Amino acid sequence: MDRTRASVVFSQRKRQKEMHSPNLSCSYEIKFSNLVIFIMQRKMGMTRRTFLMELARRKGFRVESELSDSVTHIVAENNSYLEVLDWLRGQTVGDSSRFELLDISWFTACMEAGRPVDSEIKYRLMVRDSSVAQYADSWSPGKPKMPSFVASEVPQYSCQRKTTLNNYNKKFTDAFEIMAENYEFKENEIFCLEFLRAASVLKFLPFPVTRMKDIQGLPCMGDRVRDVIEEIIEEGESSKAKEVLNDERYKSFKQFTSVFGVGVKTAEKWYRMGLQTLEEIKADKTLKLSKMQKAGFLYYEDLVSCVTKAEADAVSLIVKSTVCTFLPDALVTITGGFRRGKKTGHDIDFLITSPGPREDYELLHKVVDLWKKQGLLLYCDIIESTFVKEQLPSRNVDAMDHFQKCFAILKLYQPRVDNSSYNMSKNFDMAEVKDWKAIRVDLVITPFEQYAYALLGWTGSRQFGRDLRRYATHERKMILDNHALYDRKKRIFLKAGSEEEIFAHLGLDYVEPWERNA
Ligand code: DCT
Ligand code: MG
Repeated sequence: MDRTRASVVFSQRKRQKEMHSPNLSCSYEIKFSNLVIFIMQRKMGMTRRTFLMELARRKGFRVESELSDSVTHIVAENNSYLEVLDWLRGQTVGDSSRFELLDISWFTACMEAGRPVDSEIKYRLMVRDSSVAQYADSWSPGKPKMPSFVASEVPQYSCQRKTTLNNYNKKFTDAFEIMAENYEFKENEIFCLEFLRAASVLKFLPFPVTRMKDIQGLPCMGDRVRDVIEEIIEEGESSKAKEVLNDERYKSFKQFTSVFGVGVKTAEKWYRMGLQTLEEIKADKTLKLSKMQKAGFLYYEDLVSCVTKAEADAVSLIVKSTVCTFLPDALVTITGGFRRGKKTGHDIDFLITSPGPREDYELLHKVVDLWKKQGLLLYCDIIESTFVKEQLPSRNVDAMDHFQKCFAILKLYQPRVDNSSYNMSKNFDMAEVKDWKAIRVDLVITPFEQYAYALLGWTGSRQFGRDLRRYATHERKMILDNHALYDRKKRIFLKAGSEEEIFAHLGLDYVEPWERNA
């Protein structure tokens, strides 16, 4: 055995010994306590991972073997950004957007420098722009690997993209949504959609935008949008969005439309009458409020506070058990934001169908009657179906569908917090404690053969649904709505028993519900 080979064998043995020595990792001094590294084992293997973890600990880095809330930097080798996100989704960690996702080349640079190096863009796992694409084309061993897509290839319709709730660009998208809402209040649909589409593109980006170059080549980045982005990059906030938030008209419209039953039209009417606050509306006895608006004011506080996932699950049990009392084989599905994985919502949306040959138009009436008897129904408005057989889908992407539906407010009793000392208080009066919360619930009844289309439409997001319908019209010469898909060239309705089949009819890759948060 020559000397070189002998030393290789020796160092391998030494390494194996180190790896199997359980106490080693505890004995190093932590020099850099402001970052906590986690190294992904996927595609790396346990042996290499253990070696790298020991190496970093020896150099004074804090390295965790489990992914926990204390981790700040995740290092991956041979995994694209999307693969890392996919893996993260299966882990029980909260908001994964707080992690820095880094290529192994960052880790190697830290080990070489003997200290943490900046997690600059070349080390970050993210979408690459065209200049990075060229870099990757000339990739050679030793250079950091780049994940595999290009900014200019980001598709223009949100239904062609997978958008999770992991939003790296909240400070931009929040400003866009304020701008869009203000244009909606001004009934300027074009500008409103411009900001909503831009928000949707930035929600899809797997990295935070830090310079104008990051948005180069992306779709939906018009001048108005770019101005807002540029100012946020430079100043940390958008003066235009701030101006909107301070605008008297916007503030009044925002308050008015926060009431259940009040849309932009009513808000406009009240504002023109010189009314500006909800207090003024409530005090004005000459105003004629609809039944829906009266309920909106009555339960205002409960309705403006978000519905939680736990509340949605509790209401789901009530809806399922009541519906199944009358129709045992009914299929009751929670849709809307909760189906997309959101943790809160402004209401809870349900789709109800059954495999039977025809619909039971009485079902919804029976359900609400029972809730009325049980004292659970605070408000309800049943809209009867207006669907006409064989009617062509609506071309208006924001049109209401024709299903029989019910907009309701349910009384959800809440578990009492047992506070013994409070209960023992002499002045404690049970009657004064409100032990329920008013919750907005939408129930939609669909014929079984339209269920997949209804599910796709009611799952949203609104932007995702809009783009699906625009895509069908402009790219496929088809018309899509919540009832059906019509092929204009073949002049036939395309049947679908699942959402997957609808995506296939449209020639789109399937997008899971939690990836529709466009
Ligand atoms: N929808 C629809 N037709 C309607 C109303 C809604 O197709 N007449 C779709 C669009 C999104 C989805 O149904 C659910 O609507 P919302 O409850 O308004 O949206 P959400 O995504 O559930 O948002 P939130 O969490 O605020 O309830
Ligand atoms: Mg909803």
